[in-house]
Amino acid sequence: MTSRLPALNDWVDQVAALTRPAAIHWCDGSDEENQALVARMQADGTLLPLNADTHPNCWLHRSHPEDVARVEHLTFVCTEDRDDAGPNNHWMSPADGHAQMDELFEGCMEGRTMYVIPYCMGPIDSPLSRCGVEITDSPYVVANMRLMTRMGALALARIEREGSFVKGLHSTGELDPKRRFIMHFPEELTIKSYGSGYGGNALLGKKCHALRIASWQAREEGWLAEHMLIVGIENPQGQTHYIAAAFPSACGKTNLAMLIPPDAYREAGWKVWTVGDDICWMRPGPDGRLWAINPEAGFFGVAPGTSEQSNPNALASLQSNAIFTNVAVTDDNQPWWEGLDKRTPAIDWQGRAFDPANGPAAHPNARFTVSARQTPSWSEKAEDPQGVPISAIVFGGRRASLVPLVFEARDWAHGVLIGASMGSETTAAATGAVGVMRRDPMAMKPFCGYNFADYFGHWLSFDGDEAKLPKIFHVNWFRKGDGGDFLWPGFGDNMRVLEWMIGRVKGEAEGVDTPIGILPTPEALNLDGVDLTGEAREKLFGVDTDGWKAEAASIGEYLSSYGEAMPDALHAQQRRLAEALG
Ligand code: OXD
Ligand code: MN
Repeated sequence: MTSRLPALNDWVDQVAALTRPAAIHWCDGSDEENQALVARMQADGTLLPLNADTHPNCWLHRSHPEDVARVEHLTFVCTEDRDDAGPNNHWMSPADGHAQMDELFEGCMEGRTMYVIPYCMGPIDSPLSRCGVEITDSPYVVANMRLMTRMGALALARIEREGSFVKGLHSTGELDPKRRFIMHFPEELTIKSYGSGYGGNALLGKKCHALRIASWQAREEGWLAEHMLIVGIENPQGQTHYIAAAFPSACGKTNLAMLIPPDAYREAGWKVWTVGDDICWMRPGPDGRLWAINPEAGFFGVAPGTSEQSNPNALASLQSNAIFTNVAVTDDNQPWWEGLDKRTPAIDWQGRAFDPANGPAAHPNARFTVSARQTPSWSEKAEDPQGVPISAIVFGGRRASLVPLVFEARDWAHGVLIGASMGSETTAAATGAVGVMRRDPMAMKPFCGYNFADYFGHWLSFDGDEAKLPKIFHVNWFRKGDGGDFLWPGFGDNMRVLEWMIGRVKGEAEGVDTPIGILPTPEALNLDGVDLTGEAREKLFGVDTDGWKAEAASIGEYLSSYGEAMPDALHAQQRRLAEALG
């Protein structure tokens, strides 16, 4: 097979000449193709079958033990002008980047099959969607891309119609961390990734295309590509508000996207609909509101911590047709991870008999890949070509101290400052130290494909006369007390905070003006059935003025570190914050 698009055929020919595969397979996305691939991976041990009675058509993949997370220090944005990539990215010139990558790709597919994967990010007939083609030598990548994107014949037809696509070239190479790079060439809509099979490095439709390249495209075309879940909250009157929320990796986005409201809410008729759990593309509609799609078709979620209590919807979706990566297994061969339940696993993520002395049974960044449609809370609106209108944008980080449960921005520009100054403690989703506080603006630190200063400017530019923009909020589910315990129950109880936000959007809920923004009084939130200590009330609903003065100064320094490029409007917002704190 080839395509009717000469530009695509030429590129595939060039890649084949460089990588010298034994065979080329164009993926059509069919069930037969998938079954043949799975059989091949089962035969060579890439996929291990899990208990077919409890988990039909579920598979376990064990990655190389040194290839378990994104590698930010090996991820580059290659632009002609270094300033376009900004201090927030590792930079290389496109010429050097290509030279370095092409040397690695030279002959790397000898003896292997090269797969050509046409895919569409977003509903296949949506004007907001964008297409790409990933070339890879990994059948595991093909199987995951089939769950995560609209992949195959329909995507190819759209690519042929449109004539343009993002080019992604991937090889697992030798899985040698010293020969591993993920490079982006936004000016050429091109990605080259070598030496890793891990999702965020290898499923190029996800972080590489839908965030790094798409954020660049979005700036040129007047939209936003964000690291946000999209959730619909239906009230007892049947009215649904859609909320987009940005959190750093492994901070509970999937849980919030699939939240089950507390009993009293459910009995009253509240429902939660999942549109997306990781990425959101938003564009102003003719009515001035922001309309959003989830460009993905599946979930690549963090397994540890997922349980009947924290996320029953995710668990229900994982009973069949799922790929598990780096989880442990029980003695009857069911997938298992820390936080799932009280059983003791038999085999750890590296295939060894489980021994607590070796550390956790599942890798802390163990993942599941599953089609979004399998989730009980899946929203049919996820397939709507127009997307869904966004009423509120939420920014949130993992902050043990200082930051209250929720506050609202006074206006859009203030909201952009709140997003730009977001901080969070690092997690296992990327290699490196865990638990270190760093600024992670809009949860896009690892994913913004261009200079953050320009990105903030792009955000500010949406505030036009005709715009009917969402309200912006900041939340912190992770505030700890002096004894080190979490002060807020989180999970389903986060519904209480979402209800307040929707009340604010409708002009119904009470808020108190403070120097950092508008906070609910504890009375403005429905806390029926939540037992908060005095310390919790004070810390979750209070503003520590001295602590915030130091925070405001640190935000000022952070903004200044971008030099001249930082928009004055953000400096002005920071000054306003500092002055309000006195
Ligand atoms: C992810 C991540 O996989 O953010 O979604 O790392
Ligand atoms: Mn993510």
